[in-house]
Amino acid sequence: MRNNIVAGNWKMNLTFEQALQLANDLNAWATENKPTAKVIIAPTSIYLQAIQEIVDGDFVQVASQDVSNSEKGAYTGDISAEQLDSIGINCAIVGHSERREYQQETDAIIAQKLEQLFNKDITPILCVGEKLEERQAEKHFDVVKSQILNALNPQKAENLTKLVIAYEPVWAIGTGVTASPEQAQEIHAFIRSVLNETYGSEVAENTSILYGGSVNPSNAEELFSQKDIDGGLVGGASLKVEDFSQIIAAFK
Ligand code: G2H
Repeated sequence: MRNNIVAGNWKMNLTFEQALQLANDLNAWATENKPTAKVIIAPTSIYLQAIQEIVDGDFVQVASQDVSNSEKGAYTGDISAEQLDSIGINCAIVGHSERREYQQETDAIIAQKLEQLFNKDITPILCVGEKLEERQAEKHFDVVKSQILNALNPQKAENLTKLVIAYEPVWAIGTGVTASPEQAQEIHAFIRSVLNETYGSEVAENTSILYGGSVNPSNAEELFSQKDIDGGLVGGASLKVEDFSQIIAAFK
C-alpha cells in the first residue's frame, strides 16, 4: 500500500551500545510525536533482534539491510528470509548500490532476493539508481527502467503491490550532493509510469517510491512535497536522532 515512509539505513555504522541508544532516542521521539509517516530503521543484522525488542512497532519498524538470494543451507554468512521472518522482521532493503558495487550484486541476484522476501511476506525496499556517468550520458531513464523490470518481471503478479522502491542516484549517495526536487520528481514520475505501463495502475498507485541520496533536514521537506516522492531512504542523516526526527517531521 502506498504510504509516506522515512527509512533510516544505518549501513555498517554504530557499536551495539550506540545503536541501542539511537533506537531508544528515536523511539522516545516517535512515541511522543506520533509522526504521520511510517518510520523504519535498518541496523546491521546482528542488532536486529535487540532493537526490535526496544522499539514500539506501532511507531518504529525494524528492517534488514539485505537478505540471501537462497532459501537455506550451506551459504556461510548469509541470512535467509525465513530467518528474518522467524525473529519478526517484515521489511528488508534489497539491491542497494553499495551491494551492487562491492558485492557484485546483479539484477538477477536481486530478483532472487525479492522472490525470497515475497515468499515470506517481507516487504522489500528495492533500490535502483544510475551512476554519474550514466546520468551524464542521459541514460538514467533506461538504466532505472531496466533495473526495475529485471527485478520485477520474474515475480508473481500478486506480489507486486507489496513493494517499496527507493530511487537513489549513485552520484548523490553520501556525497552531500542531492538530486534537485525537480530531478527527483521527474524520475519518480517516470518510475510510476513504468510500473503503470508494465504492471497496471494498481501496482503503480500502491507502490511507495522513496528518494535516497544525501537527504537531510534542510532538503527533506521540498523533496517530500513532490507529487511522486513518498518519502526517503536516509543514510548519514539517520545516525543522529535530531536530524532524522526533523526529516520524519517534514511530513506534517
Ligand atoms: C543512500 C542513502 C541511504 P546517504 O545510500 O541509503 O545514504 O543519505 O548517506 O546518501
